Amino acid sequence: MNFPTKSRSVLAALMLAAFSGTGAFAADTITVPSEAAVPVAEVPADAIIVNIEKMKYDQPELKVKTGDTVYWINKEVMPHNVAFKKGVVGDEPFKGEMLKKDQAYSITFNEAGSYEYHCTPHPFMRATVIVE
Ligand SMILES: [Cu+2]
Repeated sequence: MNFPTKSRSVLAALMLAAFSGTGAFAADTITVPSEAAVPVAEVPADAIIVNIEKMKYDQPELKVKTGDTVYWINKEVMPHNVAFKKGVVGDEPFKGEMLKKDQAYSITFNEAGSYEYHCTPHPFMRATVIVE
């Protein structure tokens, strides 16, 4: 996999976020509506959800459609996040905000593909979003 155009836009987005201190992450492959974790009450009723509990993502292989937004909800006291290794959503690795209990984090997938993710402090926690 090689996507030089995307890598530039990912880098540009990261730099923009770093300099502005506000803007949500934006790249060709994914869009992050909010960099900060949000309360579970803000998750839409019809959302596509991956619950995190007992040191696991409850959907090891989640299939969604291009443009869908996936919400991760941490159900336990142990903090968890969603992170992508270098090369998955762009040339740079991506690390989502840590979620406390009953906090959520969402990612919109803009391109078809297979996106393996993990939890930064618990690298054995892994799952995949397949975007069709
Ligand atoms: Cu974790």
